[in-house]
Amino acid sequence: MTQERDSTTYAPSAETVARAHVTAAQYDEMYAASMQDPEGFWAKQAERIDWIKPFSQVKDVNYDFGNVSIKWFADGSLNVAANCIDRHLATRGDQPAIIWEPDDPQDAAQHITYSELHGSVCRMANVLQSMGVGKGDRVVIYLPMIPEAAYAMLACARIGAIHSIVFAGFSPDALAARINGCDAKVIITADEAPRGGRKTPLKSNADAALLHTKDTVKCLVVKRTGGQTTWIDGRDHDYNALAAEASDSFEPAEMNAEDPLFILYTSGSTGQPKGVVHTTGGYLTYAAMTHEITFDYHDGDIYWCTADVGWVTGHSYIVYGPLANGATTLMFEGVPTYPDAGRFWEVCAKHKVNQFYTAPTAIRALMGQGPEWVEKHDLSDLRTLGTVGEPINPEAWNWYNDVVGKGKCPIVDTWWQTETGGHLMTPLPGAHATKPGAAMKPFFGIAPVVLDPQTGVEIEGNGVEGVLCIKDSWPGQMRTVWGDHERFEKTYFSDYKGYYFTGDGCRRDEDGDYWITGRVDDVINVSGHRMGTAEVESALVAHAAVAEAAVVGYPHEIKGQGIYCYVTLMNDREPSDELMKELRTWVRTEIGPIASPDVIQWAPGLPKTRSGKIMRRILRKIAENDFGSLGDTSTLADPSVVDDLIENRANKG
Ligand code: 6R9
Repeated sequence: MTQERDSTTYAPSAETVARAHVTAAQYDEMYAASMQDPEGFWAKQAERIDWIKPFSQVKDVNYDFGNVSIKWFADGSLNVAANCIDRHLATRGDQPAIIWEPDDPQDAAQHITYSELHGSVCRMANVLQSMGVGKGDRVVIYLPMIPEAAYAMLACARIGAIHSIVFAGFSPDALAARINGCDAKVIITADEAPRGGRKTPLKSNADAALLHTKDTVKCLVVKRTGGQTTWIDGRDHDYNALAAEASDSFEPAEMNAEDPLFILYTSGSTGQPKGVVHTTGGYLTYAAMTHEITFDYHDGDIYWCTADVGWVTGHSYIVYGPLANGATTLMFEGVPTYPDAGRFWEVCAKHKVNQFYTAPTAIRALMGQGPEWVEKHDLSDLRTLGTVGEPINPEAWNWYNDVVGKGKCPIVDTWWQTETGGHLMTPLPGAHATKPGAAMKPFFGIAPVVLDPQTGVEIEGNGVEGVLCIKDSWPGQMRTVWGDHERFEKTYFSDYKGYYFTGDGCRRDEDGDYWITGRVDDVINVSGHRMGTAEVESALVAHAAVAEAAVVGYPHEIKGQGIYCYVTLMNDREPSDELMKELRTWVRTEIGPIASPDVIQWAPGLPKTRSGKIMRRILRKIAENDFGSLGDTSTLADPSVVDDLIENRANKG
């Protein structure tokens, strides 16, 4: 992968500027206003949302470690589903809300209008209510990328229940941990999830997970393929049968702005994934605003985000942001390379997509297949291209710009996190120039600061690098870790007091533009999926043959980062290819296929300090094949282990 920086600047075309919601001058003016008077600024932006009871307070935030508390629009009330559906019915009842494109291109796409969406969401809400789900209850959603996933999210929002989506690629163990973590009443799943021509047995994964949860958890099963499933009467409920009988009206619950809307588990640098909690009013305001402004979305546009609803990008930019704006949002069940490497572009042409939002890993994979797959399809409707999830290398950026965008579509490289609810830094089409790989500018209301990692002091001026923190709150910010507010404060507010710590490093270049340099903690980014190295390590050591394991990221051509595992075996176990295979399968079963180790290296010993701390810096360098800059190894308890690791570095070359 090309890592060198490319500072070529691409100015937006006159056409882009003319159409844009926000021009350069407007950006400067609005940004200044958002800094000078955040309350006034956000009170105005919150008018995007229909409130049942208007708020009188805008912002109530304390970033002081020990007393961290974040509230926006705290005395207002609203319903998210009513905002995403009901308020559009009078003007766009017959407009497609969702275009669903199935895995197999031979199967028909579905166009689901706003009024059909209303009916389906109400039916799902009635079914959930009949299963005992009420305000504040938790519902786990474990579904393929099918319209029912959106119905389920919005049905929860309509009831006032809190959803927690678990990506369908997670294993039964990971699913059980998430059901138990939030004490869910119901899990919604499907018989099978077709993806790339293969099927994942979701219901049987759910069956396996439910062996490790309370007996009272009920299971609602959506029929997708009609594949065979085992059925436990009383516990399992047939969605299709129940929905057919259910009423298509359901009164939306009045929710406080600070009531939780959803929990979404994400990886951190230590231990178990944490349940990120987003609330109702601020989150929706922020998702709606960023969706409109970042993508320069206009009424009538067809918008496609290729993420899965199992990730935050799917929450904010497939469902909540677009639907709050009355958009037509495309939902894709498949993968970029099935049945061939032209699928993304075929779908863009077929549905006349105007805004297209994907991940660098997909761009890199498709770039490798050659431009002819793109050129076959008519992409003349494309206007904005977006990327998210990881830093994009200049080579992939240039290919996206030239081959996909034909040099006419601004690329919005959106930097943000599960925790932030929406984009925090991105160029805006029509307002900003772009540079290959730069997140460029803060969004309105966002005050990024670059801190010295050691002293925590703000580094002023341009041409500087350090850790990235945010000075003040914004409405889309997470409010707490589910059930563990202390962990929330410790993770984000303890290292650099008075700031939100992002966990990312960043550079502010000579022009004052921002570049994200990657995580500064033990989180790695594999194909845009966040993974705690500690999670993979604890999966490995749970295997009887493993005494100790250390996991680091290393540069990977397509995935951005790959998973490199150093494994020390129990005394009585010998390394073998079979055992290596077994450990790979083991990790896939413990966490899921996305955590599958790319490299396993047998390590008779791990480099440790005399106090027993593993020196990951050294392990990272060895994995990167960069032996020249191992730094000081004299503090190691046994420096000779490093020689062994270098000597036997796996996957030599
Ligand atoms: C939305 C999402 C967050 C982490 C984040 C950073 C990396 C995301 C990026 C990016 C460089 C971008 N990241 N977008 N790095 N440029 N445009 O991805 O959320 O899964 O929580 O990951 O991803 O390291 O801290 P999440």
